[in-house]
Amino acid sequence: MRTLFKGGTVITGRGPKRADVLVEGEKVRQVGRLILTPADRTVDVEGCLLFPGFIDAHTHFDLDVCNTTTADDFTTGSRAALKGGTTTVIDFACPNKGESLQYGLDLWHKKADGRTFCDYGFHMTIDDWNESIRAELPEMFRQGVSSFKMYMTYPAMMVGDRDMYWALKELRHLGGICGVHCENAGVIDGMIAEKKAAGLMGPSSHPETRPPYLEAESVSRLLRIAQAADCPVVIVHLTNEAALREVEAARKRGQRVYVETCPQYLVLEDSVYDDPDYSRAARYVCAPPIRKDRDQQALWTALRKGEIQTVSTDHCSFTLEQKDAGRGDFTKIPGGLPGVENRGELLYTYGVTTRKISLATMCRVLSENPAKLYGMFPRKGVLQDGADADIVVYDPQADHVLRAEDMASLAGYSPYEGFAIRGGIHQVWLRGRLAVEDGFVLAGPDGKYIPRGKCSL
Ligand code: DUC
Ligand code: ZN
Repeated sequence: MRTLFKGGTVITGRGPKRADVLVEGEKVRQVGRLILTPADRTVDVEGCLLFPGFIDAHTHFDLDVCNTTTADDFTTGSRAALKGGTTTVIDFACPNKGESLQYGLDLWHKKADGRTFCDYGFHMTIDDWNESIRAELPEMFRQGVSSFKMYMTYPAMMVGDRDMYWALKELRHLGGICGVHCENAGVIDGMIAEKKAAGLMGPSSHPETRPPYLEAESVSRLLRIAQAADCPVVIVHLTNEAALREVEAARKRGQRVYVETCPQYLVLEDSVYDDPDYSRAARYVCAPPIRKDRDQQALWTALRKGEIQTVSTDHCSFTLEQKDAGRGDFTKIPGGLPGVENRGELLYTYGVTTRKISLATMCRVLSENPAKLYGMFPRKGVLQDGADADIVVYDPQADHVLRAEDMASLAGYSPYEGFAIRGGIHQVWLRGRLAVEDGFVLAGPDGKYIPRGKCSL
């Protein structure tokens, strides 16, 4: 089956170009001006932008946290992802301390295989460090897991500085890459105890106990540990200017540091926590928290300058009923925001049309860079001969407003309620098949597991 996309503008990491795209079966066969090869069907994409399918390298589907399970599992989460132009997600397999990595990976395959609407891969969480975990790492690579995650907060998952150092040394030796959640667990605990003692247990205490400078401290400490281990690292969900300055300093020392941020840190402000209505404020509780306008602007500037390489969502959805668990104690609010279906449209609207970033940057941070960073390039992340035919057809004329009732996520609310969107996602093609049209997911689940190789960014 040959499909010809005619008359559109193809977006690459280097910029836009007028080109037709010929797809054969699941693959892109040709990208060029006025392709004349006969096709079984022609799709008129005149006036539309064609992006390589977006990659969301930070999702949490079907995750148990805070004595509850995320509202979205792989079926509903990946359906939402696909609707928003995300054709590949990388979710975090998360064995508990004491369980093997293989157990965690098998469990995540059970959660995802046969139930996922978009293609998918897994990062592996390292929340324990001992000889048997070390010995399992080569097998993870053999099974297509080339990226890992460590936490500097959350007692159930965090590893200390020594173990972080040893794990990074081993990953360097194996050619792996590790994302790290950077927050200072100890001082945060101290600040939470002070809020408790003062009886200040509402959601507005959440950002006050996780200030940006403590995230920056943790970034700085991680980067010194990475320096000692001589290992590249990814700072996941970086939120603020002070943390960016730590990254800048490490890069000046010659370290390889990659940075991810998320849409919530680019378009929301910390005043969301000031709402006296508990459920309106609690819905924004996530870690690290939403920051101030000045941090937002620093993140946009860093994206424009190429200092931030990827934008993923950290989609970790809970319903408002689940968020209710923290009434009277903000530390019990399950942390995380939905948003897997909104990333492309938010970046286009609040980044591209406001000229904060170019179309090329949007393509790099949503598609090309995550594909390279996480070992999927050039199968994913680019529209060129031989790549998977994952295509987002973006119609710049299809303006609309984001509404919770239109979301596919089961969170039941949207952090972006009422946000005006410029243009919109008209179609999403997954490996040569029309998967989404004008907001309707047409078929599935038929997402494939994508075994990944080493970083090429
Ligand atoms: N932060 C959240 O808010 N939720 C999921 C995990 C994380 O790091
Ligand atoms: Zn996360």
